[in-house]
Amino acid sequence: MRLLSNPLTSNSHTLVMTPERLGWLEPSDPNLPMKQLQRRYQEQGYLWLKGFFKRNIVLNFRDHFFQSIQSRGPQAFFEILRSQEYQDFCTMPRLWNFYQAFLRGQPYLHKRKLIRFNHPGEDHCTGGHYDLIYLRAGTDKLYTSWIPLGDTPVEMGGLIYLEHSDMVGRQMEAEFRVKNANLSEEERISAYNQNMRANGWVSTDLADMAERFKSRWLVADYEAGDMVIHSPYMIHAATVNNDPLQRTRLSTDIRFQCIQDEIDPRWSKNWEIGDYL
Ligand SMILES: O=C(O)CCC(=O)C(=O)O
Repeated sequence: MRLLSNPLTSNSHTLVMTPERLGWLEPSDPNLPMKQLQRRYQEQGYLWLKGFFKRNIVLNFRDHFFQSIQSRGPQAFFEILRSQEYQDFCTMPRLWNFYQAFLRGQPYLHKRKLIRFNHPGEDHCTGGHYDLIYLRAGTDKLYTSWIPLGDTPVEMGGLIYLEHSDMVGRQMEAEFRVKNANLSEEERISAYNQNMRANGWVSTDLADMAERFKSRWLVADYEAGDMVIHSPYMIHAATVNNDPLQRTRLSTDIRFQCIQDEIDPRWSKNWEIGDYL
């Protein structure tokens, strides 16, 4: 546990740094028995698996990303998203076998996979949300893997979670289901319908959210090799990158489920700008 020297900000809002509103994510040892990991996931709404991957595998992918962008420019970004290297990274046996055991069934990886980067000094970042808002046309037995592609101490703006918010997300979604009931099917599943807020986010004011739900934002010093899994109802967000070493925050977020559960067909295509999901 360490003290943070500067306030954390997110989309121009400053987080409240008291122990009632800010805490640390609980790490889990990936070598714990699977039953124990499943139980922790149920209790917390997330699992932060420390050192899940070999560090050099993640760092090599980070190098490959930046070398490609440096040599071929922004178009390389979309090429990487569609590349075999990225697909292999997201389906490597370590990850696939873990999900097979965790789900107790055959895993399915959604084709729509995201790579995100945040440069130091940018003022915008991911607002508070839960994932099911964007994936309403399939099962809610969904598991997001957020993988930092490089060391990501708190100052670099990694993913943060609203403690015990799986229940809050479930309640919100139940309310949205009632409000959305009279909409057309297409609108009902949309994160952007008339009942939703901008971008499908719950809010960009994270300080206000922590106060409203009487909860704490949980932050973490992620290292290359870590992976967090979160439930589709767990509320999460990011803070801006204020890295004193001026590193870019790079991460990928990908989603798994059991192959026999209902699949949201909108996620069966590669991510594209403006795909409205
Ligand atoms: O990396 C981010 O900023 C957001 C990631 C996210 O929302 C997710 O993993 O579901």
